[in-house]
Amino acid sequence: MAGSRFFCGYVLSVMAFCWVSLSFNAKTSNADITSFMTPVTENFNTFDGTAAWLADRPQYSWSYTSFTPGGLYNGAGSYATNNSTYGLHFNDTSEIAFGAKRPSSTTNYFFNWTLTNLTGQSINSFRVAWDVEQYSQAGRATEISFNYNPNSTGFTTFGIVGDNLVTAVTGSPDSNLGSVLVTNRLVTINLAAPLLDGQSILFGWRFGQGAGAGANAHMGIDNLSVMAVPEPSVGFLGLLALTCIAGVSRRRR
Ligand SMILES: [Ca+2]
Ligand SMILES: [Ca+2]
Repeated sequence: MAGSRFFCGYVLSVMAFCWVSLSFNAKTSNADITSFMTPVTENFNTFDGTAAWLADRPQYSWSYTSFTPGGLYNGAGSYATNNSTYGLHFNDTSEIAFGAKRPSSTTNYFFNWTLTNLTGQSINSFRVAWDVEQYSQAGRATEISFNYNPNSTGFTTFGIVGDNLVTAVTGSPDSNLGSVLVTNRLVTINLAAPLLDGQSILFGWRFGQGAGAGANAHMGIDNLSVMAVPEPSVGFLGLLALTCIAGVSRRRR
């Protein structure tokens, strides 16, 4: 009797373990960093320009609350003046960018992506890539810039190596561009303090009002990619130090 109870308990434990394992494996969220040198990505191709899409993905937050008219905006179609959040595309609803035509005001709007370090190790460096896509021109040089907030210590641009800003081209009259203007960005971030296992980091894109007068452009972000990069090894640092010493001694000759 005691033996069969033990056996049943064992079977139930194994089943529970399998269920937990399957649940874990079934997780498709891009909210976690589970290994180094493996990009975690978002291409927004399922974004339908609705708040519901964002609500389904709690790793994202977007501070601009207007989704009216929202939906998809076709940059190859007729120009519309409405300020709103949009899924931006150019005659191809399978290739979407997350964007907006933001109002003319000093308010900044932020798209934030929260990722948790589940590598089991501390992370000292990240490589982050993204595209900025412009679909229309207007009087203002709308800005999209990048910053980050490690372990709730506050948003910063500390340690970002590379250009983190794109400004829209301006033009008159307000109109859709003949093609999508894509600017690739790739930066390395050297954190001031390691992001410990289990800690989270926010990567943020600021949709800001640029210089000029009049309206902002239809502009968005696409192809986000975040990768944890191992810190340089002690051996590499030693080699670097030797190279520097060799360089100094050569210059002294
Ligand atoms: Ca896309
Ligand atoms: Ca795109």
